[in-house]
Amino acid sequence: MRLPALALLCLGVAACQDAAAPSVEISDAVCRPTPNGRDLTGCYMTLAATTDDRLVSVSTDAAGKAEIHEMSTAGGVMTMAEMTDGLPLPAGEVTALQPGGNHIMLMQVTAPLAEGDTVDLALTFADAAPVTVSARVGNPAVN
Ligand SMILES: [Cu+2]
Repeated sequence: MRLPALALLCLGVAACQDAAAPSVEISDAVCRPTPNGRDLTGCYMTLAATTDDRLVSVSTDAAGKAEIHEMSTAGGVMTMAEMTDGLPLPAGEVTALQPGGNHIMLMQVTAPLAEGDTVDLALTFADAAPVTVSARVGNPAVN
């Protein structure tokens, strides 16, 4: 379980004690290598916001387009759709973007992404200051 560990970590960090300041902590950012001949891939991470917030957009130099996708299952078929209102981040909770669930989709990837590369993802939030994370390229850890 990742949640209790994060909560404990928070106790030692000064920024966490300032509960009034909106901020979002990102961890475990990873993008899958692009499949051969394809120019799209998924990125995953965990996000923890100090106040109710929303991830509203993602951009990166590594791709022409980055969208926040929601997975849903209808009639046994998994489909994904852009979350046009962004991804809700409830205060004090860990929100996971993970394989089989919601994710960040990179499209029109400019150069193939291989294991060991890194991708800078610029995340914009409704309230918190923007954060740029360096995502490793590789296979996401299975929870
Ligand atoms: Cu997608």
